Amino acid sequence: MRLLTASASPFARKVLACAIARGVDGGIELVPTDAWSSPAELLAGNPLSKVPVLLLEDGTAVFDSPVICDLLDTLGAAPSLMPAAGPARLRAAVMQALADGIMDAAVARRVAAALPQDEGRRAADARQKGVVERGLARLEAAPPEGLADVGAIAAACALGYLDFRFAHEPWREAHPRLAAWLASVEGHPALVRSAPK
Ligand SMILES: N[C@@H](CCC(=O)N[C@@H](CS)C(=O)NCC(=O)O)C(=O)O
Repeated sequence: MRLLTASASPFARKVLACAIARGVDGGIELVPTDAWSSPAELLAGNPLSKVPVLLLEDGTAVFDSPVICDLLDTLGAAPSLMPAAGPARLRAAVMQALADGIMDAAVARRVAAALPQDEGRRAADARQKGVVERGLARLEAAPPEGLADVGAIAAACALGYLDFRFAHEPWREAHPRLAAWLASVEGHPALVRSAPK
C-alpha cells in the first residue's frame, strides 16, 4: 500500500499513528505529496486534492482520514482502535469528529494567515478560532483516556497540530485536564513516530 501524505498534516498524522498502533505501518510506503500543487497521482486518487490518500494494491484509492482509519482497523492483529458497538464506540467516533473539526479549523487558519489580511479575513479567522476554542473546551470537559481508540489518537493529533503551528497561542493553562492527558500519552510510539515536521 502507498500513503499519499504530508509530514505537517494532522489528518495524515492520525492515519499514520493508527497504522503504527495497529502494527501495519511496515506494509505502507509513505509518499510525500504537496496537496496544494495537486499532483496527478493525488488527483487520480482523490479529486478533492487532499491528503491523506491510501492507495491499495488493486489501485483502489481510499480517503478521507476516518475512512482510511476504518480500513486500517480491519488489517493486522493488534487490538482494534474501534471499540465494539455501543457507547464506547460512539464516544470514540464523536471524539474523532470533534478532533477532525479542530484540525479543519486550525488548518484553515494557518492557510489564511499567509494571505493579505482584510476585515473579512480577520472575521473568518475569529470564527475558526472560536471553533478551535469550543472544541478544546469540549475535550477538556471529557478528556480522552489512554490512547486505545481512534478518538484519542485524533485528539492527540489535533493538539499536536496546535503545538506545531500555533505555539504562540498556548492552550495548556486553560485546559489542564487535557494537558495532563496529552502528557501521559505523548511518549507512545504511534505519536512519537508520526510527529509533525
Ligand atoms: N477531511 C479530510 C481533510 C484532509 C485535509 O484537509 N488535508 C489537507 C492537509 S492537512 C489538504 O490536503 N489540503 C489541501 C487542500 O485543501 O487543497 C480528511 O479527514 O482526510
